[in-house]
Amino acid sequence: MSKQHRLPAAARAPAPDAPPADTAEGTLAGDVLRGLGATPKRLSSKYFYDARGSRLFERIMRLPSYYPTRVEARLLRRHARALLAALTPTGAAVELLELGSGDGRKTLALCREWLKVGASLSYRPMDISAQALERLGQRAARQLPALAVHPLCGDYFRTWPLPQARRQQVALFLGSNLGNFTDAEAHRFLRRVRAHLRAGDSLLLGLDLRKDPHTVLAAYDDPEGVTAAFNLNLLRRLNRELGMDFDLAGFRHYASYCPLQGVARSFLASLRAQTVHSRVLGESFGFERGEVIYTEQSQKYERAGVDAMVSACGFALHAWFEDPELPYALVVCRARG
Ligand code: AVJ
Repeated sequence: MSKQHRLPAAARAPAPDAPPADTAEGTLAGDVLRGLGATPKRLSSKYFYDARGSRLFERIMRLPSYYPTRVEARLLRRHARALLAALTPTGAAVELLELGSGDGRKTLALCREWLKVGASLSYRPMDISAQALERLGQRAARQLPALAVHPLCGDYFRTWPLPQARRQQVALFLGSNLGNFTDAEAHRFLRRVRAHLRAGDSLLLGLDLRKDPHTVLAAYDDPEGVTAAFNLNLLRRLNRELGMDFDLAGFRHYASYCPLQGVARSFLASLRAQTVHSRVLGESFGFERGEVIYTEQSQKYERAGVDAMVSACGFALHAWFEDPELPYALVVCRARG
């Protein structure tokens, strides 16, 4: 059935002079149209990171309850040299590709340690945020002028640089960002990374592990309310970019953690029955009182599962560095032949 038949034309028509929105899969308009039309409603966490959302995420990373950032930084510091040896067993020159580098703070600290022990290093941070790459470039020039930095802005699978002869590629995917994917998406992602690498190249994953459920839940439900503001910011973004009329006071952040599946989930719960309209989509969405929008999942892993996952995607699990106090792992994966 064509879209026009579902609602009277008058209810869906955008302003007469507005071009129809691009609603292809993977566009904000298309993903919101389908996500809010589905049961249960859902929105992709990849849309959290507009300028305001990125700033809120930086605040999350400094929250006492949000342990992953601190634990990962501690592991990178503690094991910097062992990581270099595990990632580059032949001691070849390294092209370090960081997928979603953000401002690259943790990685620059790692580069500093690697340069100290004489590694030949070129660093290619890749991110969709030009702003973040700009800040990274400035930070690098200030703190590590000896490091060759070549930022790449855009979708990393499209901008992936061709391997240089005699340089080993080492891909970094840190921050437990893999955890935002479903299992199927994570497999697809890892296979795509593997397809860009040559046999013997490496991938370093930072992955949050299963632990006391209270600790995990607290990381996604801070008393300061920063995670709530981060989650609600998604609605603010839709108001701005899709001409929607979400009342932010009509929704509340709800976080859960299921220790059986090892997955933290975030939702926005509608505090009353309400209808929200999008000018750009020419579409209305009804909410029951208590109805939720599922906005994010953060998978917590265990070693056997990670081993099976990377092995199914063309890698071998080569080394595993785990924090003794708060379970979190740096996983060295080697691209198999
Ligand atoms: C950046 C995806 C790793 O899932 O822990 C933090 C994002 N969401 N608090 C995570 C996030 C809510 C974060 N990742």
